[in-house]
Amino acid sequence: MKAPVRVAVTGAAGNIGYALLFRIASGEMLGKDQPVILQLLEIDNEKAQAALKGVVMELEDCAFPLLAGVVTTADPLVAFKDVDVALLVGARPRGPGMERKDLLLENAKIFTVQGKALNAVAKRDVKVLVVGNPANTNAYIAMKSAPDLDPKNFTAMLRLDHNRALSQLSAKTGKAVDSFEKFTVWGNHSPTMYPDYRFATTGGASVAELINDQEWNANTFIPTVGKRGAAIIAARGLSSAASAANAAIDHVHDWVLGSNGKWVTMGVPSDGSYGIPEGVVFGFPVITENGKYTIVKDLPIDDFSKKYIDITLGELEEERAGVADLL
Ligand code: NAX
Repeated sequence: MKAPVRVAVTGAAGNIGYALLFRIASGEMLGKDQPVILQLLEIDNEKAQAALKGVVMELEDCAFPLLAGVVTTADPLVAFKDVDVALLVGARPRGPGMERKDLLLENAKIFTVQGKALNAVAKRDVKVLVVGNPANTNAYIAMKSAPDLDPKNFTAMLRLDHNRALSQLSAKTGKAVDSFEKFTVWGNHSPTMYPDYRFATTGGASVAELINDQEWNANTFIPTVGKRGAAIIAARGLSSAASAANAAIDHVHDWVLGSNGKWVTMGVPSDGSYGIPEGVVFGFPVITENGKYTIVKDLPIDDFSKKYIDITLGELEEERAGVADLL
């Protein structure tokens, strides 16, 4: 039996947490032979801590053979102690009348504290995935607050956008959703993201040639993927939870266990590729192997794509400027 891996989940009593914890404990994220210890963080509030206790009771009632322990806490220093993987899901939601700038600042406080705590007590090779919005900028703040950890340990979730786009491409072409290769989403996890199928293939054939409809790309595909989160809120009255949890599982699974040569999308600190300033946490095509990701390099960026990439980068630069004083 392998030694247990410690996985921290913040916002563990929330909607995504409820869709996520059971799948981690059943081995879907790290493998069916990998025991896990869950270290669950919630806010220091009676209702949230009580809800968290209820979730833990349900975890116990599943009798998962791979669940080697559960810790619950309101203290990030306890939650992140010796963790191998940290899923930062909890964040401050936008309240009524709250400006975007206020939302950014409220979350900046949370992710500064959590970044510092990771810096102090997490394993040195901890893999951090930020799900809580604004995910890219929150990941950037956590990374900047953890100077002793490799910036490469910090990532943001664009996998939900990636998966949403694959499903749209499958519906358009009639090809199986897992037949697509070399697809990516560039930029921010926000409606400005740029889903890009110019390089994508299905069964070896070019997806762009198969679709051959730039009007559909610009006026249907890109906006449908970009506004999918809002469409789900409008339909369900709640934001995506099961699909977000699924994407988090996919992201960490591939980061730890490898993508077998396939491109996946991760929000990662830029190394300067594609003219994206170093450090900006940006959605890139990556290939993962042996617990590391590598940005796919030297793809041609045409004028159409540059326009979209500039817009999503501009938004991220604005967010970064909005929190600069805190870092
Ligand atoms: P919920 O409001 O259901 O749950 C969030 C939980 O986090 C709550 O239980 C809250 O008490 C807790 N929390 C808040 N601040 C915390 C802190 N400082 N430490 C620990 N816990 C804290 O939201 P849920 O639907 O689970 O969504 C969580 C986050 O994911 C939101 O920010 C949401 O916007 C974001 N999303 C990100 C997505 C992505 O693709 N990156 C997609 C789905 C989702 O919209």
